[in-house]
Amino acid sequence: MSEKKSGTVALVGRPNAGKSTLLNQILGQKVSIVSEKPQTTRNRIVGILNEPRGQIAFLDTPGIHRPLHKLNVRMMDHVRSAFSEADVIALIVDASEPFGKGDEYVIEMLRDTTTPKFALLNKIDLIKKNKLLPIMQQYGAFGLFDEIVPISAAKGESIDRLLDLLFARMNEGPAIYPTEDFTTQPERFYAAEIVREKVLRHTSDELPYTTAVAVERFEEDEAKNLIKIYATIVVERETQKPIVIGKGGERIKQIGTEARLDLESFLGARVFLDLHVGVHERWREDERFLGELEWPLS
Ligand SMILES: Nc1nc2c(ncn2[C@@H]2O[C@H](COP(=O)(O)OP(=O)(O)OP(=O)(O)O)[C@@H](O)[C@H]2O)c(=O)[nH]1
Ligand SMILES: [Mg+2]
Repeated sequence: MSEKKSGTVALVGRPNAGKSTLLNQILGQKVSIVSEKPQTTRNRIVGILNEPRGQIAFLDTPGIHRPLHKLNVRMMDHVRSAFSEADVIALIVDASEPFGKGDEYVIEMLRDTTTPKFALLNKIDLIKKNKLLPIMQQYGAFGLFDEIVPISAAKGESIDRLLDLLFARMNEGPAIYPTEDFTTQPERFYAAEIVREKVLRHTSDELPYTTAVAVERFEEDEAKNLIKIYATIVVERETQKPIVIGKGGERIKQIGTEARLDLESFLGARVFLDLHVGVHERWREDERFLGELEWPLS
C-alpha cells in the first residue's frame, strides 16, 4: 500500500459563502456553526477528516471583510494565520451572488501568497447551468487558481471529487492530529458556539454582530452522564435584551431547547443548559473579554 497523505487546507472567502457548511458536509457532522447571516464564524475552527488514504485538517475561518472593531481585527488575524499554515488555500465563492468589491478584496489578498489555491464555486444548486461557465472563465482568468471546482456544499454535490483533488496535493506523511478526533475544539467552546447559532437563528438582523456567548461554567457529572452548562448571552444594549428573551421568555426558551438537543447529540450525554442575558456595551472593543471568549481555543 502507498504511503498515507496528510496536510492542511484553509477554507477562506467572503462572509456567508458557505465555508462552514462545506466543512460540516466534508466531515459528515456539525463542527462549525452555520447561519444565513454573515460573519457567523469568528474563530479558526479545525475540522479533521480521517480516511484510509490519510488525514486532512480543514481550517474554517471567518469571512473576509474590512475590520472596524477589535473583534473583527482578531477575526482577520485568524484568516491570516490559516493562510500561513495551509498546504492548499480553498477559496469558497457564493456563485449565486454577482462579483463585487468584496470579492476583489479577497482576490487581492490571495495574490500575496504562493500557496496552491483552489476556487470552489459554491451554491451551484441556486444557479442555472449556463451561468456557471462564465464564472469559471472569470476565475480562470485571474491566473491564480490550480483548480476551479463548482460545488454545492449544502447538497453535497462534487464533494468526493473535491476531496480527490485535495488529497492529490497533500504530502506523504503521518497524521498530524489523533486519527480518532474530528475537531480540536474543546466542548466548552463548542457549547458557546451552538448557543450563538440558535441566537442567530431566532433573532432579527440587527443582532448578529452585537451578540457573544460566554460559558461561565461547564460541569461534568460522569456518574449521572450529565453535563451542566451555564452560559450568558451578551448583548451591547439594554434594549437588545428583550429581543433575545422574547415575549414571556418564549424565545430564550426555544434557543435553550434547540441548543440543548444539539449539545446532547454532540456530547453524548444529558445536558442541563442554563441561559442568561447580560449587557456589555463595548464588548467588541474589549480585548480582555475577547480573549476570554477565545481562551479554550488557544
Ligand atoms: N443553497 C445553498 N445554500 C448554501 C450552500 N452552502 C451554504 N449555504 C447557505 O449559506 C448560508 C451561509 O452558510 P455558512 O456555512 O454559515 O457560510 P460561511 O461562509 O461559513 O459564513 P461566515 O461564517 O459568516 O463567514 C447558510 O444559510 C447556508 O445554509 C449551498 O451549497 N447551497
Ligand atoms: Mg462560517
